[in-house]
Amino acid sequence: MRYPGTICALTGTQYPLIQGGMAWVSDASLAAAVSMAGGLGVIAAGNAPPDWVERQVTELRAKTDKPFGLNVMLLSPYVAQVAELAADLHVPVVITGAGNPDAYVKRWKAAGCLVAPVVASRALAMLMERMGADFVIAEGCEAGGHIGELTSMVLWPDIARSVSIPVVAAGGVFDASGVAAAFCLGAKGVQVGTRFILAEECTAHEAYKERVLRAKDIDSKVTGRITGHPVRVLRSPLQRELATAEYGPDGAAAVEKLGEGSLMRAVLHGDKDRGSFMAGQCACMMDRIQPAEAIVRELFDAELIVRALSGASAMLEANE
Ligand code: TUI
Repeated sequence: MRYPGTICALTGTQYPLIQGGMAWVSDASLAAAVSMAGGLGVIAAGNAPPDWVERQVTELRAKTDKPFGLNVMLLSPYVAQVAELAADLHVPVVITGAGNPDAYVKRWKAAGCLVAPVVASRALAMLMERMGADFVIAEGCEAGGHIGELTSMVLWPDIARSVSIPVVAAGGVFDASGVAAAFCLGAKGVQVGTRFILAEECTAHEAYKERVLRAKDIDSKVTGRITGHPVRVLRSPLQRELATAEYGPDGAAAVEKLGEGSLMRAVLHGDKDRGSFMAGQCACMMDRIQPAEAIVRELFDAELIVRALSGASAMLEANE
């Protein structure tokens, strides 16, 4: 084991790295590439029906026998069936997002799955530990998609000092200095999503990748705060429409209607006008498409991690 004291001992991966479960983006192609590169590749169930999820798991298992994860999105209309499927298929790691997985944890544990809920608050992290989660993924609001309120800088150390199970840091991590920062703040692993949209093996539409590549810092916006389901996306015609509609007379219903199917339109069809281009704030610092293996190698490049940390130690030496 190359990274003692990290989640590697639990997940059985070479690197303490989880690929973010991004609905429609994280399919068998991307997940297999990340798992083969030594990270934990993750298939995202999103709002997809169970037969799609089962096909993806079968396809991944045909490509590799490395460990992988399934991200179960708790707002999905198929959540109960997908949860059951995860147990039936003995998925090595079940990751949950956008809610409280209480109803399913016992079933997954009984099936031998590791359970890792994504949390955005200390309270939910503590509840998940009591419920038997193997580790938690603390996701700051720099992340793309459905988000909580707190930034990574505050959320990671707050949760790391509040629970005894390992904490994986998510939200804003895209390079080796982010990995260094995460471990400085108490994490035992990282989850990286947005950067993998730009993996060669990622099957998302060309136009989606193009949108991420040309994203500027001010292009990252949050819509849907009014409905209680805030979602971080890149600026687009649909995002502008949502930003106006949500404060209109029937904001919640308007957001629901405009948003329906919009992620699929962006990822699968590259629909620039009616698509929702979910991505983290770090999209503005991404400039190239690479094989997943190169991304994984760069994230854990020891020289780059040490260079990030030596910025801090240089400050101390100047003070001696
Ligand atoms: O789940 C995500 N990110 C997502 S899911 C998604 S698909 C979607 N599409 C349209 C609308 C909504 C979702 C796109 N991006 N990240 C994990 C995450 N979970 N971030 C924050 C949370 C979270 C928030 C509140 C987890 C639990 C929670 O608690 C609620 C409760 O019931 O206690």
